[in-house]
Amino acid sequence: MKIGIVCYPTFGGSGVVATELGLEMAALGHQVHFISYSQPVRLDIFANNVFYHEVVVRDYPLFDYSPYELVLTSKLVSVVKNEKLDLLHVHYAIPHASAAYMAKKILKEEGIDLPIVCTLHGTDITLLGRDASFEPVITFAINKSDAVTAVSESLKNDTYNHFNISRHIDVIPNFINLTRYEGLKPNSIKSRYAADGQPVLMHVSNFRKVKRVEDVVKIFAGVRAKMNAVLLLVGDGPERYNVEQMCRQLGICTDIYFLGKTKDVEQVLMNGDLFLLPSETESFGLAALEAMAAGMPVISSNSGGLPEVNEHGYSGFISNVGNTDEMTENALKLLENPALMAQFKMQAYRQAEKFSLPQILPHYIDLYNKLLLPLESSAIKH
Ligand code: GMT
Repeated sequence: MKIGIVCYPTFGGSGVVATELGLEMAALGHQVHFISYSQPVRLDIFANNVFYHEVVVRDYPLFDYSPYELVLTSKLVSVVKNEKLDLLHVHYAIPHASAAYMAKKILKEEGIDLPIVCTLHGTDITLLGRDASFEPVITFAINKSDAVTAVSESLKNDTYNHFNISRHIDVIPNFINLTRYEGLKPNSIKSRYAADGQPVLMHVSNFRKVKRVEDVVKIFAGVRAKMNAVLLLVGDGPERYNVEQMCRQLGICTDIYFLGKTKDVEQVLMNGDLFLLPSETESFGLAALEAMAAGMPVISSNSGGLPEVNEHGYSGFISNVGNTDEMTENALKLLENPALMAQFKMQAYRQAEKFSLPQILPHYIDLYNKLLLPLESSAIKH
């Protein structure tokens, strides 16, 4: 197969999932073309069968706003034609699925039939979807894609509830490449920030409001009142300043470390004991899955797709959004009981195995094959 993958290049989970999916398909011998406005952070452009096409948007003095979607559409048309792609897999409904639809129509005029798979990752549905100005485009882009997948049952239900969707949506959960964690052990990161035996709590996010990083600090403050522990905050984003202020006000700055963004998240995670993800909502919560793959139990909210990922009482505990008292109690339950903590660490890894690449990848391959089969016998396939 020759597959085009359109994704956001940033540290967010959607870019990670899109990149890992493409790299695995390439490793299986398929030709994979990544199309994005900047090189995705996890992308190894020197891997066999991997190609990268950058969407370059120039500023024109005439326009107040750069026409990104049009430039993307033109790029898609050009890459599909020149590289003879069989299908496009776009991650996020807007603007990727809407640009892909327009590219599909342009290509159709030239006798080229291009199936489009759209994967919904969450923010397009749960946040942007509630903005009425985007709603008609999102609804259209979803209804017109040839196949649509959502990363959790919860996101699928949200999509049907918020939009007028007249088509089937497949749930294909996010996955984790466990080989990236093989052989990794705690390293100097742990000894740099924590004394011997001192528990390390961790949170990884893009510090958007939806992540409720202030709740992370509240939970840690509750734990810190009972025991000597440190909190490592990984990532960066708009809420960082507020969070720093809060640490100062609570007088616990010396035990909280802001590590910033890292490309080596697996190695950093190996140094943690307990992961905190009290988000307002998560369509899936890839950060929680990555933490479990590193053998960390997760204290999370029960919002969106999180209960599908973090099994209450097995891989960690879930609570209502904002119930930081209960989250603190659950954290202490594990931190104060080494035997229970050891059991939960093992169970967290077992839970991650349920989402391992070999479990999930075949679902995408089946979907691609289903879309390509009818075209194989058709004259319009190029
Ligand atoms: O959560 C973010 O801010 C980033 C966003 C993204 O675009 O990557 O994450 C969304 O997609 C991830 C991958 O499918 C999911 O694991 C996250 O739960 C989802 N974020 C939200 O729903 C808020």
